[in-house]
Amino acid sequence: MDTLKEKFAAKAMPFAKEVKAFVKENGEKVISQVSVSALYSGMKGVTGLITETSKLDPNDGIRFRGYSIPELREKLPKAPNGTEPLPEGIFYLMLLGELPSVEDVHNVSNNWARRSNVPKHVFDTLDELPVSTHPMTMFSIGVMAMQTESLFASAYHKGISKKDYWDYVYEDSMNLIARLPRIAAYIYRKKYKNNVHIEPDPKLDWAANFAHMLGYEEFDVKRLMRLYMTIHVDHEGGNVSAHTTHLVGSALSDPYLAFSAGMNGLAGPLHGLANQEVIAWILELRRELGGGLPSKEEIAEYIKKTLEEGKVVPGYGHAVLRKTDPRFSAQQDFYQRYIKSSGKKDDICEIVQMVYEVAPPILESTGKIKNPWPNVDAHSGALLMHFGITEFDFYTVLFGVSRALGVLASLVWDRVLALPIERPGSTTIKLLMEKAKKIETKA
Ligand code: CMX
Repeated sequence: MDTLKEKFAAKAMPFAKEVKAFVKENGEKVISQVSVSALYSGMKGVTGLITETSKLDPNDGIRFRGYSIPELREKLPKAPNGTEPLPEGIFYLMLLGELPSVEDVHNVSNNWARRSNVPKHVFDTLDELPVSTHPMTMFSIGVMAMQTESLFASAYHKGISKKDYWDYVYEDSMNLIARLPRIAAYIYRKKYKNNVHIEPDPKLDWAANFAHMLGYEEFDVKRLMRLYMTIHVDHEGGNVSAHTTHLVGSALSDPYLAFSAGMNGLAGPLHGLANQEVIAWILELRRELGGGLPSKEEIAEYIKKTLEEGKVVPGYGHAVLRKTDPRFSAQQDFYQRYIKSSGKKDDICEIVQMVYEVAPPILESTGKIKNPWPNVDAHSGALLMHFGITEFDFYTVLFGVSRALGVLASLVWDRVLALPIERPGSTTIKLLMEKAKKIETKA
C-alpha cells in the first residue's frame, strides 16, 4: 500500500464508523428546509449534500478543510525557489484533512509520476476527432477512452465487497489525476501546435510538468500553473462539476465515468466555460472600442450594452458567493506581485481591473443580480494571455485538470462513508400548487 493510502485508511476508517453512529443517533433531526422558491431556483440555499473536502461561505469565501486561499498560499509546501503552493499539497489536505509536510508533498508528486503513463489508445481516440472539436469535448472523450483502465469497474465485475469499494476508487482516482495533464497537453499540442508533442519530465512537480508538456518552460508560467491548479480544485459539493461527479459516482459508475460527466458540466458557459467567455468578451470589447486601453466610461457603456442585449457579463455573479471571489483576489495579487511590479503592465489584466471597478454598481442597479462581484473566471484568462497562452477555448480544460483533485478526493470519501445512490424526490407544478394551497389554508 502506498504511504498516502495507508495514512488515509488509518484516518478514514475510524471516522466512517463515527459518522455511522452519528447518523444513527441524529437521523431524525431537520437541518434544512425547502421552500417553493428554492425548489424553483436550483435548490440554492438547501443543504442536501455531504462534501468533506471544502466549504463555501457566501461572505468569507472558500475554505479547504478550514483554510482560506491566502492561508494556503502561505502554509502549503512550495517547489524549490517557488512561491506558490504545489497542488499536490492541497490534494493531500483535502483527502486527509491535515496540512502536508514537504516530504508528504514530494511523495504525492512521485506517486503521481509513477502512475502517469497514458495508454496509446487514448491518444489514438483523440486523433480520430476532427481538430475543430472543442477542447472540453476532447478532454471528456479522452477520459472516457481511458475508462478501459478502471480497476473499480473490473473488480466490481469480478465481485468485491462493499467495504473495499473505496480502495479501487482511490486507485482509479490517483491514476486519473496523474494522467490528466498528459491528456490535456496532448489536446493542446494537437489542436494548436501542429500535433507536435512534448514528452513528460518526471523530475518536475505535477503542475510544472503540465506547463512543460504544454510547451511553456518559463519559471513564471510554472508558478502560475501551480497557483491555478491549486485555486480551482474545489468549491464545496453543490457546484455543477462537483455535484455531477458525486451523483454519477453514487450509481457506482467508476471514477472515469463520473469525472467525465462532471467535465461535461464544467463545459457549460455558466460554469467553467465562463473563463473562455471572459476573454472573448474582453477581446470583443477592445475590438469594438478600437483597440488599446479603453476608458472606464467606455467599459461601463459596453457592460450596459451587454445587459441590454440580454446577455450575461461573464466572470461576474455567483450562485453562493456574495463578495469578491478570493480566487479572483489571488490572481489579482499574482498580477501585481509578479507582473506589474516588475514594470510589465498588461493591457488585458488592466481591463480586468477596470471592469472590476466599473461593473459591480451597474450589475447591482439591475436590482436582480444577487452577487455583483467577480468570480474566479473573471481573471484567469488574462494571466494566461499574458504568458502567451492565447488559445482561450482551451482554458476550461485547465480548470478541469485542477477540478479533478477536489471531486476525486471527494469521490474516495463518498465510498468510505458508504454514501448511497442519490435519488432526491421531484414533484410536478400541479402537485406543487395543490400542496402550496393547503399550506396557505393551514396558516
Ligand atoms: N450578468 C448578467 N446577468 C446576470 C449575471 C451576470 N453576470 N449574474 C446573474 N445574472 C442574472 C441571472 O441571469 C438572473 O436573471 P433572470 O432572473 O432574468 O433569469 C438574475 O440575474 C438572478 O441571478 P442570480 O440569482 O444572481 O444568479 P444565479 O445563481 O442564478 O446564477 C451565475 C449564478 C454564476 C450562473 C450567474 O451569476 C451568471 O450567469 N454569471 C455569468 C457567468 C459566469 O461568470 N459563470 C461562472 C461562475 C463561476 C464558475 O462556476 O466557474
